[in-house]
Formats: sequence, structure tokens, C-alpha cells
Amino acid sequence: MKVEDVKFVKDYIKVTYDAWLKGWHERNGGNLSYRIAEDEIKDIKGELDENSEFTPIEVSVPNLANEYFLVTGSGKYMRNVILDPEANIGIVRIDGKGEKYKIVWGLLDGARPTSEFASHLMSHSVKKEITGGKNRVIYHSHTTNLIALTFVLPLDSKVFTRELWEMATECPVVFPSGVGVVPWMVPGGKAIAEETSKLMKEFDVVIWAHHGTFAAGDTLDLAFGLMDTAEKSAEILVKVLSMGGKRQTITADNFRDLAKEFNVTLPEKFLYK
Ligand code: 2HA
Ligand code: ZN
Repeated sequence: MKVEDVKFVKDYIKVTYDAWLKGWHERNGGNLSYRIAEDEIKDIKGELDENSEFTPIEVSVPNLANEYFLVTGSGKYMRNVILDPEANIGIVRIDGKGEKYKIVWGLLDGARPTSEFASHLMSHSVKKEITGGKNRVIYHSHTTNLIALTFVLPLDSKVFTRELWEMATECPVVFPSGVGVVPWMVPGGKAIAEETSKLMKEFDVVIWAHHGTFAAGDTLDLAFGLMDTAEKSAEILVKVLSMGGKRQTITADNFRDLAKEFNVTLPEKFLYK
């Protein structure tokens, strides 16, 4: 079967195009990676070229040894993925130690995986470990309103979580563990990858101050839906702040009632007075 025709690739492309329409991916902004399941690789085995050279990935992710990832290309535009998948995205395979990768499909003409590959892989490594392999998606976007809030709110996970939860009743149910915040850092390297993956131990949403957002999910739909929900909430907060701020809101006790009814655990540290 052609790589472009298999379901996980079609689903991945749908996310890239939907996300472009959301306005989160100006120019080459943002990137998406999917850890491919064994049976999905079987379907396309004949299409993969395993003869390419290995390249170091600058971080070590031993629990991702020999895994395959579908990933966006460095410098490639999210809006172009749907037009020419083979040029803009690719499948890479990690080596037996988790220290190198090679391109086995796509990323034509010398293209490379996203500049945030280190952040993706270190976050995948953490999430694979703590979800027993269920988590497959790491997604980075330039969500306008979440970024705007990083200029106004304290860069504190407690404040961001509580404020975003208050803006829409579904939020504590969709991201009950809250959101993490990384202060401004130089993107594209090992240092920001380490900070992000540390926060991924606790959160599925990690905001990069003055830059964008990372979301993790078991499926492409869940990761996209999580990004969409957090960003929608941020948009409401931007509007509320622009209208002079809250006059009433959802209270800490309201959240406790919600948690009971929806069977979610909301950490008390976010339910301060
Ligand atoms: O892919 O989003 O963070 C470009 C970026 C870097
Ligand atoms: Zn970015």
C-alpha cells in the first residue's frame, strides 16, 4: 500500500491541514510527530528504504530504540503537507540505542526532521514510559491566544491551569492534570527539550512562553482536540481580560463538584482560594 494512502498518514495529514486553518501555523511554525504502531509499519514495509545513513539526534532516548515516527520536516510549511506529503513530512527510524535516526520514507531532497525533533523525542520517551505505550502523538503549534497570555499572566503552572480551567467548564475534564509552563528559552535544542519533557511527566499540555504550545495524546484526534480546547479557553480569557476582567466565575468548590460528577481527579494545588 502507498504510504500516503494508509489511515494513520491520512489522519496525520488531516491534522496538519485543520491546524493550518486554525491559524496556528504561520510560515514553517509548528511541528507534529506520531509514533507508528508495529502493525501500521507492516502495511507499508515494502515502501520503506532502510538503506539511508544514521544521523545523531543529540539526545538519548533508549526506550524509543527501533521505533518509527512520522514527522514534519524542518523549515516545511504545515499548509503544504496536504499538497505534497513526501516532500514535507517523512518517516524516520530510531537506531538500536535511541541515539540516532535515519529517514526511511519522504523528506525528499535532503530535508530533515523538525528543528524541535529533540523536544518531540524526549517528550515521546517520557509519555511512552508513563502511559505504558498508549501515548503516540506530540504536537507543537503557535497558538495565538495561549502565546498572548504568556505576556500578561505570571509564568506559573498554577495560575495558567486555574485561569484556563475557569474559562470553559469542559477544560478540567479535558486536561485534569493542568498545564505546564516553560519560561522563554532558545528553541530547537537539547535544553528546551529537557525542560519540556520534565513537565510532560505531569502534564499533557506544556506552554512555551512567548512561543507556542506542546500537546501530547494517545491519538492524533486527542492531541489536536487538546490543543484546540486549551487554545479556545485562552481565547475566551483574552476576551474576558479585554472586557475589563471577570465579574463572576467558576469557583474552587464548583470544580470539586464537577470532579465528582465527571470522575476526574483535580489536584488541590490548582483549587486555591
Ligand atoms: O518548526 O515551530 O519551534 C518551527 C518551530 C520551531
Ligand atoms: Zn515553534
